[in-house]
Amino acid sequence: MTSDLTQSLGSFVRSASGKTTTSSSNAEFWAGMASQIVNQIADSWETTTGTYQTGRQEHYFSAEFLMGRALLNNLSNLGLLEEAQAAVAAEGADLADVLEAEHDAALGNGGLGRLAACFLDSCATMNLPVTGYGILYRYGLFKQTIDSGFQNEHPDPWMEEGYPFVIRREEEARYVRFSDMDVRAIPYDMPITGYNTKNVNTLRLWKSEPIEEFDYDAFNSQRFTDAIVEREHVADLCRVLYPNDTTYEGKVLRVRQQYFFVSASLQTMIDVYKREHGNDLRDFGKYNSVQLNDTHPVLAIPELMRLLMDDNGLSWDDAWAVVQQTFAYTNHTVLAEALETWEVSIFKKLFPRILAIVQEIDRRFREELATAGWHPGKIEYMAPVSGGSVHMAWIACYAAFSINGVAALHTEIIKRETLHDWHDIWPEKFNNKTNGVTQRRWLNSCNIPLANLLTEELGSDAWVTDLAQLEQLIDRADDPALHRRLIEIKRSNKERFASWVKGRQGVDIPIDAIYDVQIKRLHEYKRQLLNGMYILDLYYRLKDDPSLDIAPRVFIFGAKAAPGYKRAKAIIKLINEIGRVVNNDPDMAGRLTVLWVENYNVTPAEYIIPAADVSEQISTAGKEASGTSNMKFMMNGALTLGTMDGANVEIHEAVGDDNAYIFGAREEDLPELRKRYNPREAYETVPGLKRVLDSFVNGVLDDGGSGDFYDLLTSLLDGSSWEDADVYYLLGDFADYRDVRDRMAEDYKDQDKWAKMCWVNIVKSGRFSSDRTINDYAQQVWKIEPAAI
Ligand code: GL4
Repeated sequence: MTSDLTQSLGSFVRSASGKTTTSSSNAEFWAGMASQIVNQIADSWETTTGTYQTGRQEHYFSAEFLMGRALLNNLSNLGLLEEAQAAVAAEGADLADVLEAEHDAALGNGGLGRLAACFLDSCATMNLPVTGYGILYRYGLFKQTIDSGFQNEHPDPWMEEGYPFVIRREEEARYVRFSDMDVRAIPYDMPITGYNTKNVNTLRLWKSEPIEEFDYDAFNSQRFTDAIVEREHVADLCRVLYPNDTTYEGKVLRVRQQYFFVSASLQTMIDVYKREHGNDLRDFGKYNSVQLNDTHPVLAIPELMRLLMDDNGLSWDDAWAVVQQTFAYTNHTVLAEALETWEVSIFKKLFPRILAIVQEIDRRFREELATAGWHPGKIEYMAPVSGGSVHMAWIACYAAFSINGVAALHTEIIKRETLHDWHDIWPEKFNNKTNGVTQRRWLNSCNIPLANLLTEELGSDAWVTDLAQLEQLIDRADDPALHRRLIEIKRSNKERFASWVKGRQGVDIPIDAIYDVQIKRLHEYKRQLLNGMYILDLYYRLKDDPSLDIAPRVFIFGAKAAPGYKRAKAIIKLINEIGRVVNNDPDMAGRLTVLWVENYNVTPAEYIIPAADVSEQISTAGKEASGTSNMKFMMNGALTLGTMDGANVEIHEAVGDDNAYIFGAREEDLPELRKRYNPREAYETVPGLKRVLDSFVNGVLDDGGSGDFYDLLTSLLDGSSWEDADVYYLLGDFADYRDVRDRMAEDYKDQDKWAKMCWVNIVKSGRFSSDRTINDYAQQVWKIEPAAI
């Protein structure tokens, strides 16, 4: 390949910095190279968009896209990595440093938003006509600092210094009306390159702006400042991503955000449809379908009704037929606190016309079910509007032609419980789509030594676009020479991670130790607290018997807690307190280390996961819909220590009992177990447990006088009533967790045995590629075909 990059990099950098390349910073090099990439793909991008618009398309509506960094991903997809290295070097800089200068685009909370990002990568790589639609938040998920063990939150103005990977499309602006304000929606398009393909897909992120740049009357009067403030109200709409994962908050601004982005997106889709296929919108669903990523974009359902009827003259029945052909709904959680409902009064205030449509959907729903003879109690429960609230999930279930869960167990649970009334009536709507992750980012780019080994073993890099190919390598599992190489690779990744942590947080961690990792949002159901309790117990056991022969351990945590989730923040402090005790005890030096990785995000995950030996997936069975870090760990050769929950069930099935560490109560047994469950009895009788829990309040661990640790202890032992003591069953699972985790650490000492298990996990990870997931959606739900340009 001719070195285009080398020839023009200098000019792009100078344009970005207004300085010589010698004086330009890494961030300015990054900006220059980012523009250079956009320049390179511009033609293909336009062609791809045009090609997709002529045929059937899928539209992925999501309030969150957790994209992380873009430059390395794009270079790798376009096959420009080596060239970029040379180009940067020729200008006297270093590509690694340039890549490090990029901020994460953290426009998501956790798994749900990161899943959307992996899906976009797979769609582009597979040349599928899929476009993402979301919101250009000015502030992404807050930045976390840990100060004296407590979480603090700071704003993340991620694109304040410029971000060449989004292009403002002024000419494609749309208007969105609320009762109290009219807003201009301006799309910012992000190119989504695929691996080794010319196709460039699009993520369209909407930004809100005032309709009139200047209200001259107001500006020319005493109302000058009022006019400025008013303008700012409109911009407020896209100001911030709500930092809640799996919980719902009835904030007016949030419902505004939702309506804003779905309305603008649907308007664009309708305009494209008319241009390509004429003005008869009754065939809209033939050319378009929309995947609703959880209930956040469900307002698209009444909004499409409105657009079809009010703006395009369709009858209710014709419009409803289109809607039923168009929408598919993914449920991402069974937690009741996540089910979005909005007070009718909010709808009335913001958009009375949408409320009227929702009420008519409700009326027809009730009529349809009554005619079919369903029980009035059931109808009342399922109705889109009831008890003064609009139920977004019920609207979705009624309108959508497809309802899916995100792992086999999760889909069974929504059929049996969360959405069982809907399953009774429309079983044919339900299907499972087990999540997946992109091996391009989560293996090929973040773990280059392992990627090289796999390519060498397979004789090609075909696994990069077809991960199931790795399964051919299963018979290599017993080769001791291969084990040595795997162990060396893991060790080099630990060194890399340790030096990154040293540079970032100034702490030293041992290299030759088991890296045991739990990284995910902080939530009680994910049971980071159970992990902490084990560490404290192990600490006491080592204090009792210093001669215990255990493999050295580094316990790694990364997690953000929603700022308003008090108990989650208490757990962060508690784990950091355990860290303080353990890390400052000279007896533990080199034996036990606790590390909290601050500001956990996509980029930290790319350093942590390749270095991990143990993947902690320890949620209460039935609560984690899928999990996706479990899959990333697996493909990087970490072994799962987990409950039979979410996709762990399928990981266990893929690798077999010998290659995963499963513990804890099963989902199907928990109801019975809970009937007889008394956490106080566990506290008194399970050896070591009392000592651990007493430490919360006896002065060993210090909550800074807040009383938070007392609250944690009470939540475990007593709850607010006997029924909700230890709802997440930590004390019930503690003994089994400890046994299995101890056994796992023991097994680690046999490095050949361990390496073999890692290999099995890696080569069996094919079904957890998002390429597999997307292929299933494309064929079974979206009915779309690849369209290579
Ligand atoms: C989540 C689930 O909690 C998580 O298990 C799942 O992997 C993810 C993607 O399907 O969706 N649901 C919500 S809400 N946030 C998530 O991360």
